Amino acid sequence: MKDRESIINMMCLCVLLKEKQNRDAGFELCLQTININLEPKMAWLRAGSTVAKLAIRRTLTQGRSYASRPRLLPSGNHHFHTTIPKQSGPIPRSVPLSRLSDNFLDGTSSVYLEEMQRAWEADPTSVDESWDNFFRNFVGQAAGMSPGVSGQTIQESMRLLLLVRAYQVHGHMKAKLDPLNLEQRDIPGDLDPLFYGFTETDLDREFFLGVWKMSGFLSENRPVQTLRAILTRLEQAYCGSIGYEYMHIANRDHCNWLRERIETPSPSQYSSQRREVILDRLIWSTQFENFLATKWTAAKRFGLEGGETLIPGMKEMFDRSADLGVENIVIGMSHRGRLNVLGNVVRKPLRQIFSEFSGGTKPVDEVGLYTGTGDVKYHLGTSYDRPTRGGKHIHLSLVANPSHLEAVDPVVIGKTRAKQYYSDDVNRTKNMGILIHGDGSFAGQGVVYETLHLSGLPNYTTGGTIHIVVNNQVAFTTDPKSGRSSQYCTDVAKALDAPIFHVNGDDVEAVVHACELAAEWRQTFHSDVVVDITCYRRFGHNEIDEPFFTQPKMYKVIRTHPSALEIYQKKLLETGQATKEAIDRIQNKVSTILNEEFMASKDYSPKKRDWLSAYWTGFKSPEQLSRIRNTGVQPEILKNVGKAITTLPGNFKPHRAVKKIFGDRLKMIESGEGVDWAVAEALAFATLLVEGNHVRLSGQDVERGTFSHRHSVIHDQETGERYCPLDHVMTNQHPEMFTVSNSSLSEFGVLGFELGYSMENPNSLVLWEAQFGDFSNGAQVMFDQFVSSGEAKWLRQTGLVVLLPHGYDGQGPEHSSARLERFLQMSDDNPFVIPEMDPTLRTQIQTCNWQVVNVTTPANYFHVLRRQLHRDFRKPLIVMSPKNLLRHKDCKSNLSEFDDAEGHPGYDKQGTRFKRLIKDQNGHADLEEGIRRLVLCSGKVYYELDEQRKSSKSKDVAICRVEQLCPFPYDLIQRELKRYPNAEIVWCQEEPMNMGAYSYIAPRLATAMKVLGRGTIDDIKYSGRVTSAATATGFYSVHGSEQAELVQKALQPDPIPSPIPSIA
Ligand SMILES: Cc1ncc(C[n+]2csc(CCOP(=O)(O)OP(=O)(O)O)c2C)c(N)n1
Ligand SMILES: [Mg+2]
Repeated sequence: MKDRESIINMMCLCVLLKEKQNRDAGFELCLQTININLEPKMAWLRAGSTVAKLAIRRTLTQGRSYASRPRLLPSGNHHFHTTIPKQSGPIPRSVPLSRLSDNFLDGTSSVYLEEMQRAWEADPTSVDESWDNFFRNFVGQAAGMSPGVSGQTIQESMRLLLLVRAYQVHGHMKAKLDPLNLEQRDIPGDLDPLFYGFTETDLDREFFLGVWKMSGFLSENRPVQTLRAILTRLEQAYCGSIGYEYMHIANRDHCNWLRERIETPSPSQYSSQRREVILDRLIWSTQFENFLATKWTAAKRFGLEGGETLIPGMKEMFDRSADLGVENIVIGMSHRGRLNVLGNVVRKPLRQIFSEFSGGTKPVDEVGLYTGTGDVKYHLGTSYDRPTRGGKHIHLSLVANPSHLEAVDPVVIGKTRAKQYYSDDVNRTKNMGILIHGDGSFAGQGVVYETLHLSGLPNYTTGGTIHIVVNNQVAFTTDPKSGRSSQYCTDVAKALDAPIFHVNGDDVEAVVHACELAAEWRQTFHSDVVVDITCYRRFGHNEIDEPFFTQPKMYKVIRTHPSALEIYQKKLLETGQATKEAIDRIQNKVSTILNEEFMASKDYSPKKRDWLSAYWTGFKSPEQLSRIRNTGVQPEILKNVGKAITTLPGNFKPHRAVKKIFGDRLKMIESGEGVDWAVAEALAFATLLVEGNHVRLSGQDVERGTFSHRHSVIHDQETGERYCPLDHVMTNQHPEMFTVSNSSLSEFGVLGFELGYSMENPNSLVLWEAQFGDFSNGAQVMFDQFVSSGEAKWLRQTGLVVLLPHGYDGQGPEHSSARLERFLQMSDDNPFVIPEMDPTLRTQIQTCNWQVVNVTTPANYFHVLRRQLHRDFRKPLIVMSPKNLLRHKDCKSNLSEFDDAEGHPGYDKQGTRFKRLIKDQNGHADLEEGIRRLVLCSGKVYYELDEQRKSSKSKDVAICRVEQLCPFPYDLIQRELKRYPNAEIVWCQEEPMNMGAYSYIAPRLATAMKVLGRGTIDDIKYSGRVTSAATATGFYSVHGSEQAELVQKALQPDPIPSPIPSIA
């Protein structure tokens, strides 16, 4: 007994300390109180007994509340200290074990209690509400009204509180979550009433449990209950088909909100009407899979069998969300059950799904309709309007996704955020993201964590995502014990204050209830919530996979396990809640419709392309020609916006250096000369804004700029206030119309977010900038699976801009290369075929998957950004952005290169626009026979080559900059080849030979040369670093000599040998 007492003592203290951290003031009061009586030998207060009352009265002093006169208490009595923040009570303190020897009636506590009681008796309002409740319910009732309570000791009361608390914290460990009943979990000892000293004989005694400002069981408004009743309800509430995890949430109101819904006086029941809807939905879900299985026996569909209750759960979640104001839901999910969700939740026409299954929807005969390369059926996205149970409509979009599990998560969230911006959903209650995960991938994929961590960031939050885990307790062939270290696959979500509802997937009503609760949580607290449906996978990973190879025991159980539908039907029949006829009626209806849809699928042909949502009307597919537009801007507009972005408010006190930068910027605008990179970028943003576009730039430290060059947000050095000049380009500009935001330190997640954001509306320039280009490979899946190939696979366009600082300036292997070669390798333009190059049309750029540029002048950067929106199609743009050119003395442009004034530099027959190639700047004529070498290069090495040419006074070398590497500017390259008919052709790059643009350029340049009779690939000379495993040397001096060597070689007087050795 004594041992147990001391364990309890320890436990009380631990919980107490934990509770302090949780700022749960009300409970702290209770727990501190608990600590009073933990000495086994102490006297017991029988609160309702005459003795106790006499004892209290004997020492009562005049009635003033404790809070107002703490000094009356003996100094040793810390136990009644409260943490109630709004009262004038002292600051909470934990109590050392050594002091936990106070007897409740030894003249300290009892004095206090008597004092309190007297005050209460004189005027119940003079004491704190909690004490009022205490005396009313406890002392008052015990005095005569409710004799059952009279036996309750304070210690019992406290222990009971601990027991309730244990259920709140650990009840989920005892919940019946596993439909297969295979999971072996140790039930925590603190869920056993014996642990607290309660025995059989206590079961029918009544106890009072109320605690100030708590909900559920611990609500002060709860009447007294027998221990048996309390235990029964605790078991029902916490250990049934739903296991609630929420006690990690710091916010007490949030916990109370949940307690109110979990610890209801009696278990909630669905009406017969609701039960019929649930049954109907479960029948649809189940029959859908069965139907596919019988019609396409050998097809992979990653069926939902074993987790069919997901569908009624999701539908309920959507209905409830719609009732609570949600109008748009963006859904992301992987393979498992995707077709079922498409057909039954999103309501993609079943005939279309069936037709796709038969492989018959590619509209080959339709002219001008781009089909792309397509994707497997369980990756395709779609969107539909769906009627809800409450008579509303909700728009659902399922985002297309690759096989890469969870990669779609941030894309969904970004798209949701964009929807919120465009619909002015400031409270974020109209547009919501839903992510459906697998148990293996939720625990294993890091992007889940990256996405979760965007949830509370001001420029990334969407007001809460609902996560549903289809937890079939296996990942392909891998058991959870090999797949994660945490107890639950959802533990990662505990890093946020997200509640997690684990639910037995065989109990459809529990699944529906958990989903409903999640929807209510999201609309109430605007934060993430997780529903973890513990189910099983009836077949193998896909339908043709053999699960018995690896999970024989599990599958032996599964083989004879009834489906969730069978279980539900049986329950409804047994309880008389449904008749066999009613069930058969639904079954027959569903099966008739499925068969009708199957028949209709045979002649199904899609009516319209479903790839252009409302905002994209009028945009062209890669097969529809669009014309080139100018990107120059009227000089007056440039001046006006230029002033707006370089002027700071009079009373603003920027950092001295920033003040100078802004002064210099203003001079650039006023003089029209020396415009640098940062100003060019700001001008591009500002002019796009005044044209009505939304501009959003995000990434690590983008506000100031990694290289301290952008300063798009400046900070008052005295007040710390922020000012963003681009927020003030127009009067009454929407605060988010220009958004620049430092992101969390994530590449995969944040790039995915921006990609999703960019897909919502074409009239937006969405940019993601890597800190250094190297780090973009942390987001490689996004580039490979989405940015480079999304349009071809899923017919979705994006004009996303990716800025990747790139350039060899001696900073070592990890800060030099953005891995240009990878982006070029992913480009889909044919290296051996010169496409239609009509200079007025966009043919080449429209058919290529993206553009990769390495721009060398501020004006050209300005135009390439503006070009993104001044066209009637969208393509991703990958920019190798500069580092040392940001401040390079020669890397400047005049404002006249930005405008569209006739006769100004850059203005040609078609106006001012982005230059895909910058010809030599020495005023060469159309034919220059005396030039012995044409050096083609890209990026900042141009300035070093030009410098070297100047210092070596080489007049017979021409240097051209290939500003747009992909798609390759065949027309302009050929123009230059013709201009220099006798020149040796050199490709110069800073990167090692196996990196950079060389392997992309060489075959294309050779193709261009071949047509003009200028030789073959052997005739392309190479000046650059030799092949290397690392991107760059770590030694600055080696860098310097390598750089000097490649520049000198490009300009050397002697011919350069071919890099391709001739075979003797
Ligand atoms: C990033 C990634 N790695 C590996 C795979 C291969 N893969 C496909 S499904 C799967 C198992 C997924 O398990 P889980 O998340 O539990 O989903 P389930 O299939 O069980 O529904 C794996 C490993 C993948 N698709 N994506
Ligand atoms: Mg799984």
